[in-house]
Amino acid sequence: MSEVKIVEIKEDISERYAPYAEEIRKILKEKKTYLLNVMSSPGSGKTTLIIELINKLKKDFHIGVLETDIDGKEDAQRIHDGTGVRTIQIHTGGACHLTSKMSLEALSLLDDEHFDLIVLENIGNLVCPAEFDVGAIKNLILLSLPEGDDKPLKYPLMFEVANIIAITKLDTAPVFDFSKEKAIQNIKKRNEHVDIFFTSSKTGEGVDELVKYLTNEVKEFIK
Ligand SMILES: Nc1nc2c(ncn2[C@@H]2O[C@H](COP(=O)(O)OP(=O)(O)OP(=O)(O)O)[C@@H](O)[C@H]2O)c(=O)[nH]1
Ligand SMILES: [Mg+2]
Ligand SMILES: [Zn+2]
Repeated sequence: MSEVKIVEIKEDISERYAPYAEEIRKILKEKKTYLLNVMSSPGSGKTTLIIELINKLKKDFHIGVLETDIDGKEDAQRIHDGTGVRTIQIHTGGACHLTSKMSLEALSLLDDEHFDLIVLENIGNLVCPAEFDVGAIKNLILLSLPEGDDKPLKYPLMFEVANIIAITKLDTAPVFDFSKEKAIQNIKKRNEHVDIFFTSSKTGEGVDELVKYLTNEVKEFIK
């Protein structure tokens, strides 16, 4: 009997939007605005960490936030109320990712003011947002302890496009079988050069280290 054949037929949809990403980075460079794209699974702690980070970064930088969701304005409201910084809620019309065309349009909504740092919270999704270059200067990817240390093996692209990784919800370690060493090993299989931080937004552990790192990043970019 003949073997079952597996054929991959893929449309490279990211190609369609690739030109906008470079255009965005060119504009950001000219304007001296650092765009940080935050991506991860739903519920892994993006909004909570963004609030913690902004509250520590806002004394040094003028910050704006683009919050993207399919619907609702819960996260934008939380960020606005929790930090006081200007926050715009973007709805993607059902799309589970943001394209660079969409991020170019979203960024234009903050055009009337100069920002040192714009934080973009991408749609909670560990798969397709990774396929779309939104023109960010760096991608911050979260992996929360409850998700498991194997995720970099199963969702490779997200960890490949990461520049910075925050392993979040460190305070939940006693109730989950998450090995920090395995997580690091699995991440390094995908991406040797990424900078890894361990954080808990509940206890504040590790957040200052990430704040320090981002402070240096943004200062260097806008000088
Ligand atoms: N124990 C613990 N819980 C956390 C931590 N960070 C976030 N959470 C909780 O995790 C849940 C989801 O957090 P969010 O910050 O809303 O997660 P998110 O990634 O923004 O979620 P989406 O925007 O829906 O993708 C909330 O109940 C938070 O209180 C943490 O460090 N420790
Ligand atoms: Mg959120
Ligand atoms: Zn999608």
